[in-house]
Amino acid sequence: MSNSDLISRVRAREILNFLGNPTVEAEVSLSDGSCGRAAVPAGISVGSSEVGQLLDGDQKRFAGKGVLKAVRNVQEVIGPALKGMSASRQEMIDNKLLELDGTSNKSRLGGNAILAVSLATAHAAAANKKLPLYRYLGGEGPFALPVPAFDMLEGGAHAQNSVDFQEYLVIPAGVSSFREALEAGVAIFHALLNLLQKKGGSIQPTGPLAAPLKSNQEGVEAIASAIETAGYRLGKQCFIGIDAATSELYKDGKYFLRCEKRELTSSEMDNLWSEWIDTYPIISIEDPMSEEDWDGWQAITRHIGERVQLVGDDLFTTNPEIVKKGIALGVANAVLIKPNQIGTLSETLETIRIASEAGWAAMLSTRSGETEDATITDLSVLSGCGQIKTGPPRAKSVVKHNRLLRIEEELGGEAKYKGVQAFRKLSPESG
Ligand code: 2PG
Ligand code: MG
Repeated sequence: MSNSDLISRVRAREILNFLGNPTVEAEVSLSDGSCGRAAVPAGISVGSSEVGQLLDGDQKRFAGKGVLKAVRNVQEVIGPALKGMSASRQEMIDNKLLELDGTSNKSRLGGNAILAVSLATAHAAAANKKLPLYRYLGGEGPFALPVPAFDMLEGGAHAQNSVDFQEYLVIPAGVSSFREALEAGVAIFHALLNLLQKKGGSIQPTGPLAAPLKSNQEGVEAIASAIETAGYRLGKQCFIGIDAATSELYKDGKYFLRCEKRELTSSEMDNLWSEWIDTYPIISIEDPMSEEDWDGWQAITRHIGERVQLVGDDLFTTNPEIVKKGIALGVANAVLIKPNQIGTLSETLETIRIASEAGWAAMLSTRSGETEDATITDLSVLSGCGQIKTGPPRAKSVVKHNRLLRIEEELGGEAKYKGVQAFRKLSPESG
């Protein structure tokens, strides 16, 4: 056993995310001089079971969104406690972080303080072993390049004066490499920009477009037409995904579709999805039902779960225990993975493992308020994943895309593009 991987110093600082809000960045240094760094993203639409992000609440700084308390927790509480521990013992480090915090939702030290250190430790350990993060975590593999799901058109809590569903995604599962998928994403975004600008649409600060359309279905039509205008075969090379984020639309047992001025019961919502998958090549629907509507979730999984991927985001919040409950109750058939919903790397990996053992897909995802940290890209090439959701291939999202291009080049023939096999319902192997 070498002593070269002992934690010698843990630092943190307040940096800005791409929305101009403060967030925590941590650096973990080891006895051999290796160093790892990680930063924490932030969501706009947040599931109610997500771990707490500790914000200062001091209205004189960043309208209360400063993170100096979380930074202090890293420097004064976490750092001294981790000093001398082996960075390669990720689970032991993460357990120590849970113990230091002592709450069930990481609210004392802050999920932001805890995740920054958890991820920075893994980066430091990978540097110590002179391995890229995906190889440090995934050993000999197998690895696969993920299918990108590009969020092109936004509504709901993400955009005012637009459609009700939060994200309309383009999924190039039928092209033959990640690089080609990225090229498709660029061409389709330009086609969509052109189309939606004529309808009063514009680019959002988060990257995707928003447009004051008359119905939610017009959004799917726009995506379908942009795919074809860009020269891609709809339903063969490029498919459609939706993140409906319906927890944001759910009140008093009903789903409110503001742009169509109508409200739906749970079973009417279910019927809407079944009509949509009959009409369009939609292969993934995220949060088709509210996190409060487990009965609705169970019904829709029974109804259309054999034909389409149903992803739980607000429903599961990357929490291994809630995913286990979903599997036991036959609710959903895939999970969205956002490390900052749960707060440590070990718990994130456990959720991916549980999902994949149940035959579920795990889709890594960026958040609305991203940083240049690209840890999720390395997680997306581990076995059991195969999908990554980002914004369109421009602005902040290219940080993740460029990292995946480098991984694609590094792995060469060792890793294939997961393509249609990432989607059970499309995979020829699934029968
Ligand atoms: C989502 C995400 C990411 P947010 O709901 O899937 O697109 O949004 O980061 O606002 O939670
Ligand atoms: Mg979501």
